[in-house]
Amino acid sequence: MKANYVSADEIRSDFSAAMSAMYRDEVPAYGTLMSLVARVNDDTLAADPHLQARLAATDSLDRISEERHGAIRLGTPKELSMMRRVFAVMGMYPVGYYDLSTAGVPVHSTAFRPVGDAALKRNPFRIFTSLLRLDLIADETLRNEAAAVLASRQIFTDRAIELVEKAEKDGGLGAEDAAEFVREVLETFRWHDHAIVSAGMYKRLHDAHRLIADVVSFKGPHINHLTPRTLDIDKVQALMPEEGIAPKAVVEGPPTRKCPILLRQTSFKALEEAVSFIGEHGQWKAGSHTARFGEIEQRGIALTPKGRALYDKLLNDTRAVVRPAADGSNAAEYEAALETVFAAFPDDWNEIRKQGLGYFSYSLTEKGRTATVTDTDVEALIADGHLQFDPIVYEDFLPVSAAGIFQSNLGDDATQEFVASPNQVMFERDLGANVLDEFAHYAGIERASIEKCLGTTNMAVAAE
Ligand code: OOG
Ligand code: NI
Repeated sequence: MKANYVSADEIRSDFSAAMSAMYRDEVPAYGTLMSLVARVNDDTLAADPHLQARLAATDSLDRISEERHGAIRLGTPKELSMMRRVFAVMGMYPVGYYDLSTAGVPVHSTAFRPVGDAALKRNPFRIFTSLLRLDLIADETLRNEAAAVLASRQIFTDRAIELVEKAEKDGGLGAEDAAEFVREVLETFRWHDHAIVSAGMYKRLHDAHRLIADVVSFKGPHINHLTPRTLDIDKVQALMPEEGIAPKAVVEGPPTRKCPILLRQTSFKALEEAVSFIGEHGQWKAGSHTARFGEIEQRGIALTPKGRALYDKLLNDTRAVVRPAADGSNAAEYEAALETVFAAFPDDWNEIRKQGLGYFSYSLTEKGRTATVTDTDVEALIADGHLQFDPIVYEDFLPVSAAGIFQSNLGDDATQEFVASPNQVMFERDLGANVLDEFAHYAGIERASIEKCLGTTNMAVAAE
């Protein structure tokens, strides 16, 4: 990269800040949520100096309450492949494949996110990006009409595309171009309250699935939520009603634990907003649409395939006992079942590590840095106090949780069955690239940390 180019990390940071400002302006309830999150984070830190010190050492404390992710839903392969090129300029790459058809949502998805420690530390902003699957819509006439509407829209500005091409050709963007790029790309995520379909068409799309109406009826893929990080998700969930915002029934993901695993998330329910549909004789027809909401997340350790299989099993076992009702009527019962069933998942870092359930980053202790160590056995080095380990944070998403978030914001009566039909091959073809395998990625980070420790102590042999 040439010296006068703005780094991709910086463009991403500017973009997420611009998006946050736009969304707070568009959805005032989101601003309320942001303030609540900041307040709870401050309180949590004040009550826990140890946590405060650890975060100060590893993270940047002043950015603690900033957005960690957002989500959009795209309509066509062309939109998806162009979006991939847009995100690449900001150092965001497709990681993971999520099939939501199993959960009654006709989309499949990936997460565009920074990869690598330095980029994640600078700004971890990700966009969960879904592609509508018209192939799952039974009604052929409606399918063709929806495809025709989608084919007629252009979700990127001409200038955004020019700047992407320029960045690809030159290998970066200068300061002025980068600022313009952020402004132009933001346009794609903006809310448009004037639909590109009639009220009748909207209704038919909506009857097929609410999500189809959300994707097809508008000029672009409006950002549908943003998600700041909270240090105490249970507290924010409990306090939301006091702030006049309605939380979804339960927190998605694992229960509250001493050693947090994967990802916990919850949201406030999507708001009903006024929109105008194309009417007769050039008139607009008033109506409403429900899609946009706010979410919060709290992340824990990334699990190995073995740990993930255990998580999936325990979640299934819980849901076999109690299925969380959308109206929250059995929320306490669900939480109790979750806690009981998850007692089978070790809640001690060393136990999680020894059983091969989670990924850890290894480093030398003070003692390990100064001693002449000849051992290459990781367990022995830990036992001797030469090596220490920290959990690697999970940076991705969970399909069952994502489905829960989708459902509660599409209207809870909207559950609909689709035949499970994951199609990663089709998704990657439409994307124009392969998605990164999340497990291989975490395993690589863990391996590199071990090799670095052993290399530093002049022990050339890598641990097996
Ligand atoms: C995306 C839902 C998935 C999450 O946090 O799991 C998601 C959507 O509603 O478009 O953002
Ligand atoms: Ni989300």
